[in-house]
Amino acid sequence: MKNTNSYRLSISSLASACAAVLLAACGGGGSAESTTAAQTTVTAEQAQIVAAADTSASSTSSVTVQPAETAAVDAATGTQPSANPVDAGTTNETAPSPVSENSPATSTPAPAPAPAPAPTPAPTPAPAPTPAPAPAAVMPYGQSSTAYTLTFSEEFNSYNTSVWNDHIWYESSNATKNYTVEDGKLKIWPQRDASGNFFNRTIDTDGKYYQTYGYFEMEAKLPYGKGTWPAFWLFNHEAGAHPYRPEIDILEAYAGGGPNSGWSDSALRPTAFASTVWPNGIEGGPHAGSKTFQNLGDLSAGFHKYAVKWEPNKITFYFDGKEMYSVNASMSNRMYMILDLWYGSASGSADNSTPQGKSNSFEVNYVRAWQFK
Ligand SMILES: [Ca+2]
Repeated sequence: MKNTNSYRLSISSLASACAAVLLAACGGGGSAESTTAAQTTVTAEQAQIVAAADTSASSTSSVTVQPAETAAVDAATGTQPSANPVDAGTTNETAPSPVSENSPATSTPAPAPAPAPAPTPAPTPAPAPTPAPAPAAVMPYGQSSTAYTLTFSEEFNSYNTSVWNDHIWYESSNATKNYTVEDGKLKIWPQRDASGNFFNRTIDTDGKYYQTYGYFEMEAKLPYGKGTWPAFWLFNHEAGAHPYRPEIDILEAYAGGGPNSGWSDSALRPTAFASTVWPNGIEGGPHAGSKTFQNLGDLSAGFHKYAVKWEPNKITFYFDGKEMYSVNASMSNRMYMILDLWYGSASGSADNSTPQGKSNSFEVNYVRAWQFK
């Protein structure tokens, strides 16, 4: 983030969280909803399908678990994001009933056998149905289906405080709650607090989830208006490293810039975003590369996928699966993920023209991460 904040605090140590624990935590909301026997059984059946499908790949336990959890959520809610190809892949509408009708768990004597039905002529065999495709593992949009292992999946079916903080470490959490999770999305919106000021809201995995290298993807819709500065970035501020705080800015948008700035249209709708690589951090600068992508249409009008592939010596940015820009840089520190709505910089200051409220949210449908196989 191209801000000029002076970092006031440091954290002496941050617990590292293992992927397995996080996956269990992430899936908790969905699993808890699977309360009926039928739903539980279907989920188990789908889990077996997923497990069987995954045995051909050198998958880890986390890969096997994740699609099953996704299926559990879908089974419980009966809904799935329309723009989510993964969910579609894990839904099997033709799955056979798993109920075993011949094995009631009771001690009741077996009833007398029913008379054998009269034989009926064998019907002409119907053409063999096309086998249902194996449930697709959750993969980065537009990337090879065999190159990645899913390590983190936040679909925002609930707000999970074991995964997310609601403020960055050097700020306190503003008591005015300008974010929520609903309709399967995280929403952060511009709003004045009790003192009448717009304020930063940062949702991040600091202390709760870190990753080094891999692929990170967010699907989101941006807010508009003067001052708005939504972002999706990776960051490291390990204790003692200051000012060495590497960061990868996947998305930064400045809708308040206006048409002459190239950031937005005359209605201050965002039409551009920037990606930047800071191998030594902003204060440790300089950046290794930065690029602005313009004339993308109104990015507040619909959902798009913003992603980065972070390799040991190269960082590549993607927009809706299309490669946009790459930077040769070596960054080996683990990083946590940040989703935020701040104000200022090239977007100017939020004012009375800035639309407030939930209807002008930075809406995030999901955030996922993968590691290279
Ligand atoms: Ca979602």
